[in-house]
Amino acid sequence: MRVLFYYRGSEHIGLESIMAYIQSKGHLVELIYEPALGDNGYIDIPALNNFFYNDELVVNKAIRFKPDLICFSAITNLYMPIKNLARKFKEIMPDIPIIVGGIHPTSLPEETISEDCFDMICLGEGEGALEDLLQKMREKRSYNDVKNLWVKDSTGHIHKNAKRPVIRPLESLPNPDKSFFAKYGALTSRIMIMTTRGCPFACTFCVNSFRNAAYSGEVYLRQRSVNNVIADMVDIKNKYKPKKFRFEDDVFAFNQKWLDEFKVAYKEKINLPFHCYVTPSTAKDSILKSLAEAGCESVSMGIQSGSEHIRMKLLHRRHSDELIIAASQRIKKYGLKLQAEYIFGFPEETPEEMWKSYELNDKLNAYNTASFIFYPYPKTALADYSIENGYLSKENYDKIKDGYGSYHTSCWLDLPYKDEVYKYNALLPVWNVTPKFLKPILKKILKMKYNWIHKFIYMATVPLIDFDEFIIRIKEMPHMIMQTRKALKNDDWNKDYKDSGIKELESDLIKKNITSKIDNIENLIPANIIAKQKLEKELKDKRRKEHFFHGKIKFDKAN
Ligand code: B12
Ligand code: SF4
Repeated sequence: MRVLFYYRGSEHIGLESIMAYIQSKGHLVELIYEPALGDNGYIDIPALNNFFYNDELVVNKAIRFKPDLICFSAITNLYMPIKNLARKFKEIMPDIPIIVGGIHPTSLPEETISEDCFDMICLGEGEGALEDLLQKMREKRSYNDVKNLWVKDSTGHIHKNAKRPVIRPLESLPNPDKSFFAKYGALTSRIMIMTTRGCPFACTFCVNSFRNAAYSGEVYLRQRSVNNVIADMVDIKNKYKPKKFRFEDDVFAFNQKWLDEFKVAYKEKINLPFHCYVTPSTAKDSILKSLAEAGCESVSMGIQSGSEHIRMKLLHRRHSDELIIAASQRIKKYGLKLQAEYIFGFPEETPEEMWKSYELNDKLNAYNTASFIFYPYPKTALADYSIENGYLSKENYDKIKDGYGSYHTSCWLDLPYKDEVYKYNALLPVWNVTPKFLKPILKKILKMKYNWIHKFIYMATVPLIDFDEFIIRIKEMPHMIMQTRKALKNDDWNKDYKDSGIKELESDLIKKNITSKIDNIENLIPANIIAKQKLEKELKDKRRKEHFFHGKIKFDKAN
């Protein structure tokens, strides 16, 4: 089958994985990518998107490819442009089924499938679902029952199929295929890679708060083996000659044993500087030491709020001030640059608490800071809390569900201190690098009524959020623009492609790995042992549930 993907704004590791997987099943894949220069969350000037290329180039390429299936991936902030393009494709190619996957349809399946332009949505991981769908399409069989998919049939009825278990082990998948994004110039000299799926934590503002809950019967968090990761990186290093790597894992270094093995192999076979994410609780001495030995040069660490009360009770992040300060000192001790991340504009947060973020940051010696405005991503525990406690109106939530705004630009909650949110968010990156003797001036600006000065400082200091990344992007942008134009005009897919139609619907690697063998063994084990095992499993599940999802927020305002 001929499968066309569309993405915008950055390379997409999930799509790279899906594209590699379905190619291994004999399908022909093509990608249309746009850099989204005009609507990337920081700026909103859509005309810029059409400056170097336009919708016509995109649509024409799609028509020329003659797809059997069109695939979109959507995070919430990209949903609007993706929906608009899907509508255009539907108008021009009404008979070609369109599927959308990613965290947005996974969070809001009812809303997404109700759009006429989408025939199917994928909830959760897409590799196995897409394989089954394409196999059924190639055999001209009904695909209404594919697990992980919601499928709209010709009568308009929606088949809401059950979810499949998570893919385990991750090594059963081929390495993500970066070549499609590479030909559009979307890879920078700091190439992204992931070794895990999922996160060991469940902060209430994060999608992991509902994803962990949705998969509470199994462990969502998985990590690729060191050998598998290193082989992938060697291949990337040879093909794309990166100067650095960026581990995009939610939390990269949480497993000491894995890290000990990794640091030796990485040093020997890759030996390039890298960046990764840690948390105040995982940034232990031994972990940081191993990271430094492997070649890590910088880490991002989410602080999120300077108020311990907000952190612990509202965000479910069990980090005391002492723990955070000690972690930052250790990071420095091992010679790693710290990027500290903060969010302003939580429900219940007062200006005094926002100021606490500045005070805490002063104790961290951060190389740079990134600050964001709280964006209530659909279905997260804190979005639910905001609705239940009157902070998020139905009208604004509807806008969020359509992907309006971003966590760089807009505060969607009805807060008494909205202007403070914008001010504190705007000035933190510059506050972090301002010498002590100049800070009183900045503090005065902070106390001023919100005005153009704050907006100007924010715009002018955006590069400070991640200066190294900013420089890389600016330097590499002309190349990316040229490459995008070229790739949109070039039809370099295999013109001799013929679908070999391999018949193996029930056979693939993923399924072999997830099939449970317990059923056969159970008959041989005495009933009392089975009962004991069942009890232990229930207890384990309960403990896991408590660890991965801390339940509803109980915030005591008085404390
Ligand atoms: C790596 C990453 C990035 C990287 C790379 C982007 C990428 N998506 O690969 C960078 C740094 C560029 C990035 C940027 C942004 N990101 Co980001 N990012 C992540 C992160 C940490 C991992 C994503 C990932 O690769 N996961 C692993 C893969 C395997 O999972 P997946 O992407 O979900 O894909 C699977 C399924 O969803 C499904 N699927 C996905 N698409 C499709 C399509 C079809 C057709 C099918 C069938 C299935 C399918 O199958 C995939 C494989 O199994 C997630 C957090 C997380 N843990 O998910 C945040 C996350 C996706 N990012 C987020 C955001 C907000 C952004 C930004 C908007 C932030 C900003 N700077 O303004 C930008 C947007 C840039 C862009 N155009 O994509 C949010 C999205 C929240 C939401 N509800 O929409 C997340 C969830 C972080 C969070 N905790 O809130 N991000
Ligand atoms: S540590 Fe918290 S915020 Fe970061 S990815 Fe995990 S759950 Fe989300």
